[in-house]
Amino acid sequence: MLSYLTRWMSRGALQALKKASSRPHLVNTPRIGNQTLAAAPLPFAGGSPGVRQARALDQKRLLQIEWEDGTDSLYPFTWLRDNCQCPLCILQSAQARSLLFSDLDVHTGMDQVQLIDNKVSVLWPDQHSSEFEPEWLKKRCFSSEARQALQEELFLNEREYWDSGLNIPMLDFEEVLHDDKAALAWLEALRRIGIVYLRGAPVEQGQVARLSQRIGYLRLTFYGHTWQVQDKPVANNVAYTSGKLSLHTDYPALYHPPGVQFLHCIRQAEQGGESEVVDGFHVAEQLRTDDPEAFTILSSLRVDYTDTGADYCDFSVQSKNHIIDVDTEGRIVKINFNNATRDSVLDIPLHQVQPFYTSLKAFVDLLSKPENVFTYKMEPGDLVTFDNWRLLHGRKSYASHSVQSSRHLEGAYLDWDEVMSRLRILRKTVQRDI
Ligand code: OGA
Ligand code: NM2
Ligand code: ZN
Ligand code: ZN
Repeated sequence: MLSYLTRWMSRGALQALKKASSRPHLVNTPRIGNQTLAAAPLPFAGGSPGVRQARALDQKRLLQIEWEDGTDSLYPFTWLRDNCQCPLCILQSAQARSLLFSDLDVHTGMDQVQLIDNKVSVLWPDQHSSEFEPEWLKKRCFSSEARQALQEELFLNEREYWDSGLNIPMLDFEEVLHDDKAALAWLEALRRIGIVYLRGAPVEQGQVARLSQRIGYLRLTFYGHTWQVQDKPVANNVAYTSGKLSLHTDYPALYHPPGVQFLHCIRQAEQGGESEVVDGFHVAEQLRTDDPEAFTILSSLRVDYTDTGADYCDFSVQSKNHIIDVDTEGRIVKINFNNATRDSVLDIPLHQVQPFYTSLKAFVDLLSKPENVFTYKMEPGDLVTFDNWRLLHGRKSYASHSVQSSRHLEGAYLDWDEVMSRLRILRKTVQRDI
């Protein structure tokens, strides 16, 4: 059965993927709130930046580098001494600092600075000497533009928001497993858009584990290394029934919910079982604009979550999470919402209870607006990968027969640290191979 989705997705997929993997340009990117930050161009594009002059500003304990393009950068003496790259200060085989903090003079002066072969050579008062490569220094310039550019390169925090009109990025499962360029395109789109659809996986268990090995390892939880989403007789989770799952993130009952989720369709229901996804960051920004009071309540009140039962082993999990998690700068970093595991214990003062419900209602109403929801139906061999910190997902109820003949998805979790690690390595390998 070739569903509307399959046809629709094939049309938009290539384009979406191109858009997703093209950097550093942002194409057609909605910039909402302060989530999507403009990419500051890197101060230099490849090659070795020339140093015109290096001089110590002894009063301020700063080293000033004047670059050949006329710009300059400032580096504190203490930071330079702390980051000496010599074999005494760095364990080369681990690329880690062996210099002890207790051996660092955090008020150090500088005896001498010289330019030798376009390298900055420093002699310290204890006669230790350091040499710094211009490229290394330029990358670490303390200007806000340079810091922003380097942070974006390291963490890829720019997101492309979407709604019901999403062109879902789509790739071939085996290609992602065997081709580094495809794997990089996958992870870059997963980070930037938040969801990537893979097709052509074998229709048998074990594929989410295979895919996780492409990254490193999967995240074990009380539901096991991987888990089977099926209508089970004595379900220990609402997901293991044939009922509707309203829009949720997985596992907010953990203080550190899984960053990434894989769902592989092994068998689909004939009736029902369609999937829904929403860009939670996009909708949270809509809430911030439309109903700032509700946004403040959901990003400041911590809600209790609970999950008890037995699966991989017995468990009694409790957490307190903001439904909308923001960082110290107010940027949205994580959505924590699963109505099924939200605890009846609600640890907030009496007078805040009704405002909390009113705010959550405003958020859920926005999430469920048809303009925000992208709907699809998985077919056997499809494997969806998505950002569980950003997206909310749900499924329609389905007609269930016997466990043997009915709908079956296999799922697994990963964390963003491991995914980003693989992404950075793939960038290096793919760049080298060009
Ligand atoms: C889940 C879930 C989606 C589906 O198991 O948490 O969201 O389509 N499942 O069954
Ligand atoms: N499952 C699918 O938060 C949750 O309970 C999400 C987790 C059972 C592993 C469901
Ligand atoms: Zn040193
Ligand atoms: Zn789920």
